[in-house]
Amino acid sequence: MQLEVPEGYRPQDAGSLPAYLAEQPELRSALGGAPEAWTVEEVGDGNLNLVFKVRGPAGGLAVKQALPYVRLVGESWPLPLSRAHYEHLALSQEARHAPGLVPAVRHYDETLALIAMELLEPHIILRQGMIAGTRYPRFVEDITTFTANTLFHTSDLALTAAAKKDLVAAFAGNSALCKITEDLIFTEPYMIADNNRWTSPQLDPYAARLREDGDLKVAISRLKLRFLGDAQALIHGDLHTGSIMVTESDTRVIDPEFAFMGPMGFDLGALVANLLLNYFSQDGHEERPGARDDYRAWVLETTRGVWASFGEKFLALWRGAAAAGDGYPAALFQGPLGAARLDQERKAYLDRLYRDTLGFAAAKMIRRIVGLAHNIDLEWIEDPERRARCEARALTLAREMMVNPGAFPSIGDVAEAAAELRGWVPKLG
Ligand code: SR1
Ligand code: MG
Repeated sequence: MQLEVPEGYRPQDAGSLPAYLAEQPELRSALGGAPEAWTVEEVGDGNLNLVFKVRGPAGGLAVKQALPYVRLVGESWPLPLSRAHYEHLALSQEARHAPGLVPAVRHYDETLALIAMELLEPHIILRQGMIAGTRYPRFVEDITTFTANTLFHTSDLALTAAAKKDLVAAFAGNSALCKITEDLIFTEPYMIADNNRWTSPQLDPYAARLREDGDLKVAISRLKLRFLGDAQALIHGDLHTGSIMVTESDTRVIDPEFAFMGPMGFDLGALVANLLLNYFSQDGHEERPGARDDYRAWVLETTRGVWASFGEKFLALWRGAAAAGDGYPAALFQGPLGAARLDQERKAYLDRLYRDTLGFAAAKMIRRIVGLAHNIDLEWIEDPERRARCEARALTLAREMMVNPGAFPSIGDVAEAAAELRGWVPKLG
C-alpha cells in the first residue's frame, strides 16, 4: 500500500533529530550547548507515534512525531499525519481551559507532523504507577479540574452557537482517528474481526457470548450513535491512564490526538474504565494474597472521587458567570422559580451524563479485553488463568453497566459491584 506523505515529511530518528532541533532557535537554547552533546532516546510505547526524549546541558524536550501508519500494526494500516494538527489544536484549547494540566508546547511543525513539548520529569505514565501500586494524592483533584473545565467551556453551556460551530468545524476533519474508535470500540468486539484477540482458550466462551448478546449489541450501537452524532463538547478522545502523566504532586494530560467534538461521557467513561480495569488487574500483580488490599481500596475510592468531584466542579461552573452559552437561555429561567427549575435540570443533566459515563466505560473495558489494543495492567499478568479470571470479572461488570445502568444508581454502586465480583471465581474455557 502506498503511504501518502507531504513533501518534506520524513520520520525522525536519533541521528536526524538533533540537527532539526538545532535549526529552531528557541529549542536550541532550551537544550543548550552543541547538538552533538544532546542525547536522544526513542521512548514511544503507544500504538501510533514516535516519541523522543531529548536532553541537553540546559534542559530537555519531549518530541512527538506522527507516523503515516499505525505503529502497532505497521505500514499496512495507513493513518493520516493530520492527527498531529488536531493534537496541537486540542492542546492549545486544553491549555486555555485547564492551565497547568497539559504539557507546554514549545514548537509545532505541520509538515513533519511533529510537536516539541516540555519534558515532563520525573513524571511517569499513570498506568505504570498504578500497576506498581503507587498512590497519587493529587490525581482526583487535577483530573476533575481538567475534565470539568475542558468539557464545560467547550459546550453549549458556555459557548455561543457560532463559537461552538467553529469548534465543530475545526475538529471535523479528525475523522480517521474517530473511525479507529468507531471500529475498535463500538463494533469489532461484538463480531468476528481479524483485529480481535483475547486470552484464549480461557475467555473463548466470554468472547462468544459478546457476539450473541442482542441486548448488548443494541446498547453498544446506541452508544456508537452518540459518539457519531453528539457534538456535546471538545473531548480528549482517548483519556485512559496511559494518556496521563503524574508525580505525587502534579498531573498532566497528554496525547489528545483523538480529540473532536463528541459526547462528554466518552472521556469520563475512559477514566472510570481504566481505573476499574486496574482494580481488577491488581489480583495479578500483588506480591502475596491481600498485599494490595489497601491499594485496591484506593483505586475504588479514586473511581468514586473522579465522578463525585467532576460533578461538583461541573455544577459550580454551570452556576457561575461562565455559563453564558446558548444552551438553556437565561431569559427562560428568570426569577426564583426559574432559577430553581434550572438547578433541577442541571442535576438531571448530570444524571444523564452519569449514565453515559457508565455505558462508555463499559465499552472501553470490553474493547481492552477482546479487541485489538489491550492494557498492560492486564497484559502484564503472565499466568493466563490468573489473567483470564481478572478479565472475566471486568467483562461481567462491564456487560451489566452497559445493558443495565439502572442497577448502578451511584458510582458507589459500581465500586461495590466491582468489589463483590472479586470474590467470584469465574468458570473459564
Ligand atoms: C490502532 S490504535 C489502537 C488504540 O490506540 C490508541 O491509544 C487508542 O486507544 C486506539 O483505540
Ligand atoms: Mg495515545
